[in-house]
Amino acid sequence: MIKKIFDTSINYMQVMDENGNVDQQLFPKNLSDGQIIEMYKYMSLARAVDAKNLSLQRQGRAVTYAPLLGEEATQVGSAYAMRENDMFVPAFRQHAIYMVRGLPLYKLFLVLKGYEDGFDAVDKPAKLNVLPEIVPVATQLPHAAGLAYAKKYGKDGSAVITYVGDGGTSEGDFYEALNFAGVFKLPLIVIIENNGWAISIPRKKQTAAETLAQKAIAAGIPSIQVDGNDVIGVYKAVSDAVANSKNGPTVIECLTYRMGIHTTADDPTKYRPDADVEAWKPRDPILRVRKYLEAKNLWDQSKEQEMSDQNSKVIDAAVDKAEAFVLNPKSMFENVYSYVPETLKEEEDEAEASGFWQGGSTE
Ligand SMILES: Cc1ncc(C[n+]2csc(CCOP(=O)(O)OP(=O)(O)O)c2C)c(N)n1
Ligand SMILES: [Mg+2]
Repeated sequence: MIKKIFDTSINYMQVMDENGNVDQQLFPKNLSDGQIIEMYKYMSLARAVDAKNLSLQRQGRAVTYAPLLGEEATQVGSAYAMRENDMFVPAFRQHAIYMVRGLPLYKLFLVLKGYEDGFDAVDKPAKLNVLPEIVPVATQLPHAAGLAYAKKYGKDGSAVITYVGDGGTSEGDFYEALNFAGVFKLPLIVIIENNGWAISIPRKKQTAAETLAQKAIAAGIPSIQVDGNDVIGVYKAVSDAVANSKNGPTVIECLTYRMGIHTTADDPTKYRPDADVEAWKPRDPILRVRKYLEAKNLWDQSKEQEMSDQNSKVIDAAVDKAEAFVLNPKSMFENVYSYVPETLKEEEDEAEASGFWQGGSTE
């Protein structure tokens, strides 16, 4: 005898299409015009900050950088759905979320220069509830699951929202975190920022699975695939997951596209045809919101110009402030261990004796 004992499927959701038309049934009722304009502004600011940091890196004024170009809706839509006491646990590309969480822009530029001082208490709103970006792929996920366990234990009703790339979902850490979150029904939301590439490996060569969302099924976790270039769709998927987080985890695959380089150490022209990138241009996450706002007479060219001028001004001021920052090189020895081990102390003493950080240079 053979009988089907388990069956499932994955839903795909889009609320706003490429032309700015919305699905009225799915459109979140609590979202005002003002909030949509705010999300539009955050996405535009994120794109401008991204371009600026890339240019700084090319001039030797910033370190290796993973641009977010094209992924603005996935980041801003999800960040916008977080509540103040929810915890944000990034991978290494989610810079826009810090902006929505309220990290001052000059602090973000410090972080992007590799200075942990970007996260110190100065000028920082009391409770950002953010973790630093982390480069080892997928290692943030067990951390996030552990934090979600603590949240559940603390019973304050808040959740942990964490991010992983499409490539990261092939890592053991991804499955281990999901398994743990499923068993303990943790308030964990895993956002798969599927940008189509893991450096030079295209999505289709990473896994034979039809969707990445279905990877949650084995862990007993509900999941959905959403148009990651639709800021409203992402906002809705994450809001729904946040509202349900007291019952357990959710996995959300956001289908977006990496429009630029993997990092400043990468040259995608070596492995990716330009036509692939061109095909994604009409699906731009910012353009469709502009079309929506213009159709409702909420936006026009003069408002666009005003916003763009304002963005340039605040970005330039933030870069000036970040570049005027005098680094305390001793900070590299701080916050590594709860106590200072003998070997680290020796290194610190040696560094101090050799005077290698004289001059307070920030480079
Ligand atoms: C454990 C580990 N293996 C390999 C790398 C090198 N590496 C850095 S980013 C990356 C690809 C990540 O792709 P994806 O998860 O899709 O994230 P994306 O870069 O597209 O945002 C790899 C292999 C690393 N940083 N950590
Ligand atoms: Mg990727």
